[in-house]
Amino acid sequence: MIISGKDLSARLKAEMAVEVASFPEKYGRVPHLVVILVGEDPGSVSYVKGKAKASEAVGIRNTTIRKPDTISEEELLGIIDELNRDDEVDGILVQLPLPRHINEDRIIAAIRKEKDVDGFHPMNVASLWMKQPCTLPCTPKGIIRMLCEAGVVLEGSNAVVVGRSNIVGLPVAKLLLDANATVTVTHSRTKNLGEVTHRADILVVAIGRPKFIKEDMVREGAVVIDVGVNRDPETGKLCGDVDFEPIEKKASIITPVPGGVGPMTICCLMENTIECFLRKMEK
Ligand code: L34
Repeated sequence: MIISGKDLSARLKAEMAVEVASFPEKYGRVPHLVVILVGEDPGSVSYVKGKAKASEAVGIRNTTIRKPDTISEEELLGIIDELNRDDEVDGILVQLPLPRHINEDRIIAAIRKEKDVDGFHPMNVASLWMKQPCTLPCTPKGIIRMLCEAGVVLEGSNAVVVGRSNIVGLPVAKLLLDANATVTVTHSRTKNLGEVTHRADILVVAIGRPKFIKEDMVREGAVVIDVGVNRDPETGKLCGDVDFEPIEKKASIITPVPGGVGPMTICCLMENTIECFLRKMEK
């Protein structure tokens, strides 16, 4: 079975649109998300467009600020400072990666944690690991949502995460652990990776290498979540970190690329923006 993140996110966005439509009367305005895009990376440009399009579908106000990759760190911090103080801005997202001369950690920490719709701020990360209420990072949140919607039982399962990034690997491992899965986090230095992934009931792959996971690394009946969005070097088409065609036949459930985790990331960003807005309005 293929889980369509595209269909699921369309349904969730339609539900959010109904909720957001009631906000002007209740709160005097709709939520406002500001996305900052530095440079021209084609992937980033496409994802940021997707965020604007989803905002429109949900009824969220979206401002996308585009800056050249020559922008200085100070100037970017200045923009964030202004947005932090703007009462009509509920969410601030700086699309990653940033050019090398800009310190990403410093930028992320500069966003007010109440407006951190990515859940990347150190205080949100700390809250996640301490099981305190927090804004959850969008991709891990979307992955758990897809698993739940597909009826996958997480409790007691063997979950294997491939990749240990701050954005996906580590937080999704924590969320799986909180759902009582037994979690193994693997990475580029893991020995006998194929043997470890073969033990997975649930395999989450986020390493950013096209078709890295081959058929012999996956057990019959496994649930496979493919977080990668890569260009296939042979065909030039989008492809995941998982060699889809052979593994689709073997897995019980698999997510496609495109149309899998990516749309769910954007959908959860919409949800996080609404949550940040409501937390402010209901204070
Ligand atoms: N700050 N930086 C920040 N927040 C994020 O949440 C992200 N991420 C990741 C990269 N940098 C970020 C995203 O937005 C990855 N990501 C993302 C979002 C959406 C999609 C892929 C990655 C997506 O919609 N992918 C489509 C294909 C898009 C295309 O055609 O290029 C899909 O169907 O998978």
